[in-house]
Amino acid sequence: MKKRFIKDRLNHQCSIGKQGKCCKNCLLGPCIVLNRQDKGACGASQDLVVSRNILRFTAGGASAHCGHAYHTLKYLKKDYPFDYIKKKAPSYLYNLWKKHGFLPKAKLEHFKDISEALHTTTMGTNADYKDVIKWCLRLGILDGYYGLYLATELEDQVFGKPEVRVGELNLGVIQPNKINIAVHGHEPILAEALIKEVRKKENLDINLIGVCCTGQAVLARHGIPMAANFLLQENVIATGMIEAMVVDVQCIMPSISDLAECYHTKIITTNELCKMPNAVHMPITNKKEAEEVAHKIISMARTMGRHRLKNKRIRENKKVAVVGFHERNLPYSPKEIADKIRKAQLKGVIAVVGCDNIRVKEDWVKLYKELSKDYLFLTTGCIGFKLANAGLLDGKNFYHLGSCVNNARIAEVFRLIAKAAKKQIHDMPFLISCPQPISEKAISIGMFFAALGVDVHFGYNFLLSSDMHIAKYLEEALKKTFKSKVFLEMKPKQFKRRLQKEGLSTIYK
Ligand code: MSK
Repeated sequence: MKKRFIKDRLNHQCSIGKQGKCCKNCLLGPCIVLNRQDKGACGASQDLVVSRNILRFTAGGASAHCGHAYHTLKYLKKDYPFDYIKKKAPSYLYNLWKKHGFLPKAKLEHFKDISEALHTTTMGTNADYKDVIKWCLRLGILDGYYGLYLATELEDQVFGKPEVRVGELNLGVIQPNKINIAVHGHEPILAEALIKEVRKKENLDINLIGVCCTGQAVLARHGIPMAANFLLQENVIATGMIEAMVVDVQCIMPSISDLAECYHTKIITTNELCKMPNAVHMPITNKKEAEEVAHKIISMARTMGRHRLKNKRIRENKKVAVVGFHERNLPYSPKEIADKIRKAQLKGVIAVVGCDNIRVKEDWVKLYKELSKDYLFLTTGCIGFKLANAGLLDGKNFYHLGSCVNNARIAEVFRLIAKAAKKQIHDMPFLISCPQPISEKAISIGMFFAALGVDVHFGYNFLLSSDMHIAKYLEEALKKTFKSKVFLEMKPKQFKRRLQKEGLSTIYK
């Protein structure tokens, strides 16, 4: 029954929208621009329609990451740091971005830039697709610093830096003889308060588990076992052993509130932005509220535990993975990595990031495993969970750097290695590989790395197919300004062939 339910949902994909060739920015449409010569009712070209769709996607992603940092600042009662991008970015890049008009105009203007990006894509505003593409890069930079960097830095300051440890993961971490509480989403504020509660000796009957990026964050910082990535969140509830699923923001499937109705599970929403039918809404805005809500959740979960059906069992085994790396605790220093690259002992660094998209059937994990003989691998997000499940996160060739916002750690690793090599980032053999994107956030993260001068691979069409004129334009524009490339390669074999033939530093430059 559940399988059919999911299959039916997957059948609802629009093949035209998938390529970005549908404009629904006004009510003269929606208009389809299947061919290059097609125009929308207002005269918008295919290039304009596709570029506007990409920008709206990027704006969605940037708003999520910048919102994450903003919520954390508000929670901590802190102000935005002054001149943040200037402080964090390499100076040559800061000057380049400034020269080409990619920086927010003033303090706090980054949210205005996201809003202006939406404005520029409304019907009858910007008709220059080249300028629309420029906006994508601008929002990528905002996402990188006012989202990824700031959220990571604040959380590290308050909740501590991760530590290298062996973590447990998979549905097997759910304990049949305990009250199971899952924390799910991206902003681990309440999850941190729950950890403190759960570690009190009167709460030894509680088993706290993580899902999605909140799960990655608490796994890396505290060793809280991780039950599932985005793709498996429904399976967590379907075990029938979850008393409460506590969600914050982003990547929380609306389906879970329906699914929870079939079990005894209580869904608890904890952020003003995220409400769900049939859920208990307990928003938190400060530390005191977080502590009180954490306390209430535990007693609510215990009550729900009385309704759990008897004799439930978990069939899946636990997996283990080495987690908890960050930019300063990799086994090799930036200088050692730079030297290995210079001496050709290492062909480069590949960061595998992003989601785990069920529509992608190709076996990227197998390819990464093969390539790890020659390349050092970093990973974050849901795809990191997939690599862990395949047994690759042994702390030798693959290094797990946390959640989606922790892509800031990858940017830092790249910056530090390039600095140690006395080169600019675009001179180094670095690659971002996002084989299975789902969320808009994967696209804005990609735009950020492209603006840093790192090549970005997507393994799934993101409103763009490689034969389109706009894809070629994006390629050229990036090459000219940032010496980087965003490219699509859906076939692992083809990807490997290109990599082996020419290597990272030359093929994609
Ligand atoms: S949770 S953005 S499905 S990685 Fe960060 Fe996973 Fe992608 Fe959400």
